[in-house]
Amino acid sequence: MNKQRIFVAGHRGMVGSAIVRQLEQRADVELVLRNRDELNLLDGAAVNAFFAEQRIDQVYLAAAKVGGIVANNTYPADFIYENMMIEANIIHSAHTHNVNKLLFLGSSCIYPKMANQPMAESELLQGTLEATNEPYAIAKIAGIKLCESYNRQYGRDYRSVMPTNLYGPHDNFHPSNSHVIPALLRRFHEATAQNSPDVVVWGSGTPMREFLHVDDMAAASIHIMELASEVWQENTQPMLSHINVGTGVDCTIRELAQTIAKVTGYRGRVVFDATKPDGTPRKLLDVTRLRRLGWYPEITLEPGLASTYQWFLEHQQRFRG
Ligand code: GFB
Repeated sequence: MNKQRIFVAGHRGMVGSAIVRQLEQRADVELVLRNRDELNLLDGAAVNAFFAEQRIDQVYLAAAKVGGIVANNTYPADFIYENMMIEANIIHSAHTHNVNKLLFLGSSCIYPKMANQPMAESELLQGTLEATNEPYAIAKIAGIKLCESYNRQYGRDYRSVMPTNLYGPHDNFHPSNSHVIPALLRRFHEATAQNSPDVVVWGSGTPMREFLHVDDMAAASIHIMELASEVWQENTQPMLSHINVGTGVDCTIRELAQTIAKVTGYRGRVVFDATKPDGTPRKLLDVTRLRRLGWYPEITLEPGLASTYQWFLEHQQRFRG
């Protein structure tokens, strides 16, 4: 059997590792993986040499510098520089070495702060971005435009998926730099263990977010990558080649905190810290295009949070200190 050699960039991360878990099950796939010491994705010459040596058939571009609202606000230079370099190096080298299939993973923060809800793919570049993560969003928009440009100029088949807020195993559970779900799972867990009378949740509790389990995201990514070119092209346009990946359902941060309290067994008070940013008031994705292409999520929020909490409990020693 002629196996497809698939490079998953970022295979140690939350999304990359979920894609690897699914592709590993396939007899027709040979995975090509490199850790940070073996291949520095910020180094264009090294990335080019890697593609020159390896005969790669497909690339999943899941490598990125990511973080929550405060991390984005604190390290804007790292977020824009690292993401732009990783994308430019991989996409350009893939093209140079004749890789025709590539899937780029973006983020729902590419859409304007006040975009119409739910946000259709056509909302891209229709307004001002959310200030806290603008540098990251600009880098992710550049990734979409890189894919579109290589498609237009060279006839490549590079596709982009825009996930909503993701969570699941291998997330970053850092107390301040992480996203809301891992941050709160850990904080509520510690408050329960220490019998604290209250636990702090950032912002006003009113922002709304849509959450997708990373195993669903990995399944959606593979589904999109494997659609026949004619089917994909019928559903996209040359200048609008990205697709939203979400559940179509959102909740307030207050509701999320209540569900996390339930999952972690926390019975104390929840207090909101208004000195911390809320970010975008709402970012629900319009998933019409995804549904038309035959993909639906399988993991709903509460069971997804419960299994992620279980994973955290089994691995929490690595987050200490
Ligand atoms: O997950 P989060 O940082 O992502 O924050 P964003 C979501 C909401 O949860 C915000 C609130 O309104 C936060 O104020 N929140 C409450 C908390 N408690 C906490 C907490 O302890 N930690 C965190 N992190 N939030 C990110 C972008 O924005 O979305 C990234 O910064 C990325 O670029 C990601 O695109 C998907 O949805 O606000």
